Amino acid sequence: MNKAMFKVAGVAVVAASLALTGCGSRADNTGGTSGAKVAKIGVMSPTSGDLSALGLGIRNSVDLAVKQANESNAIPGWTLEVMAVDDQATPDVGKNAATKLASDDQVVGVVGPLNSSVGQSVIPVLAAASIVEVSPANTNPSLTQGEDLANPKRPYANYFRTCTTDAVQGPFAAQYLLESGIKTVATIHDKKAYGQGLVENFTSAFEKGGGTVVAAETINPDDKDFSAVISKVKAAKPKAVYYGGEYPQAGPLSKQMKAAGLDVPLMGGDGIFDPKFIELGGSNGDLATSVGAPVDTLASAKAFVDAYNAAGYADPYAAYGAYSYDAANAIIDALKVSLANATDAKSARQATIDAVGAVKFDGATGPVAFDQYGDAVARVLTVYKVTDGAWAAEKTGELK
Ligand code: ABU
Repeated sequence: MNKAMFKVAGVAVVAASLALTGCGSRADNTGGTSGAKVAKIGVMSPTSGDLSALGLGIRNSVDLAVKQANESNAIPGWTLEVMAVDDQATPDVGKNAATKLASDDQVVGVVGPLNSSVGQSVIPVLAAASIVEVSPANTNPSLTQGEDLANPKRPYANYFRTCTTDAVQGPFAAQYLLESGIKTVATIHDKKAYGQGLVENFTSAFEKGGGTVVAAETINPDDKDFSAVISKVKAAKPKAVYYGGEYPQAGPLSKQMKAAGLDVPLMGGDGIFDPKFIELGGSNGDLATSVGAPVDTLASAKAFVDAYNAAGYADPYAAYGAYSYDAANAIIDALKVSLANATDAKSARQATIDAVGAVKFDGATGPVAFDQYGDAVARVLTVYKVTDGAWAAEKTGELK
C-alpha cells in the first residue's frame, strides 16, 4: 500500500494512520488537524486468506474516504483515523475483532464486514456498545429483517448496509435464467448464511417463475474435491448450476464440473464476482450477479475511481470498493452532526447511529439512504458473464 501505513496492533487488528498528502501546515501525520480530537472509523474485512481480494478493496476504499474527509476538514476540530481489522472471513475472529473495536473509546463507527456469517457474530457486539455499523457487502436479508421475512422485524438498530440483499439478488438471477430459456437448474450451496440464503431466495423465485430445481446439493466451505456432488447433479441433467457461496469454491467447482462432462454454466451471486473466480477455474459462459451497476461505467463513481487509482493502492477496489466508500461517507456525514458538540468520541456513539439513519446523499454507487430496516434504498443489480476470459456486464437493472 503506497499512501497508508498499517501498524500491527494485535493478531487480527491493524491500526491505520493515514499518510499526509497536501494538507498544508495545519495537518498532522494522519491527514487531520494538529491538536484536534480523534474519532476512529473501524473497517472490518478479510485482509488475509482466500477472500482477501474482496477484503482489501473494502479496507482501502474506507481509507480513501477518511483521508479525503481529513483533507477537506469535513469535521472541524476532529481528525478521523481508520482502525482496520482482519476478520479472516471467520465469525469467531470477527467477534474478537469487534470486541477490540468496541473497547477503543475513540471508535464511533465501523464499515464491514464482507461475510454475512461474520456479520451475524459481529453485529450484537457492536450493538451492545452502541456503535453504528454499515456493511458494504452483507447480502443476507435476515441481518436487517430478522429470520421471518414474511413478518420483517429489524433485529439491531445500529446495523445498516449500502448493498442490496439476496431477497432481490436471488430472484434477479432466477429471472435472468428463465428469460434466457433455462428452465431446469441444479442448486449447490456452501451451508453458510450467505450461500444458503441466496439459494433459498433464488429457488423460490425460480420455481414461482415456472422453473424446476432438478437437484439441490451442498458442499463444505473447505472442500476441494467436488466429484461426488457433481456426479449427483450431472445425473439430474440441469441446464445450469446455481451456486450459493464464494469464488474460492465456485472457481474449482466450475472447472471440475466441465472436466466431468457437466458442461453447463455455473451461476452465482456477488460472492463469486471477482477475477479470482476465473483464475481458479471459472470459464466462458459462467455467470454472476453483483450489487449495483458496473462501477467503471458509472458517472457517479468516476471521482471515486480516479481518486482510488491516484492513491496507488496495491489492490483493486474490487466488487465492494465503491459500496465501502459510500458506507464510510455515510458514517462521516453522520459524524458531522454527532461530533459537532461532542466532547469525546465515545459519547457520540448513539447520536451517530441516529444520524446514519437519516443520511441522504449522492454517493459513488448512486443515491445513498436507508429504509426503516437499515437496508439500502438502491436495489440495482448487474448480471455478468465470463466472456473471453473476463467478466463482462450483460444486464443492469432492478428486479421487475
Ligand atoms: N454478499 C456476498 C458475500 C458476502 C456475504 O456473505 O454476504
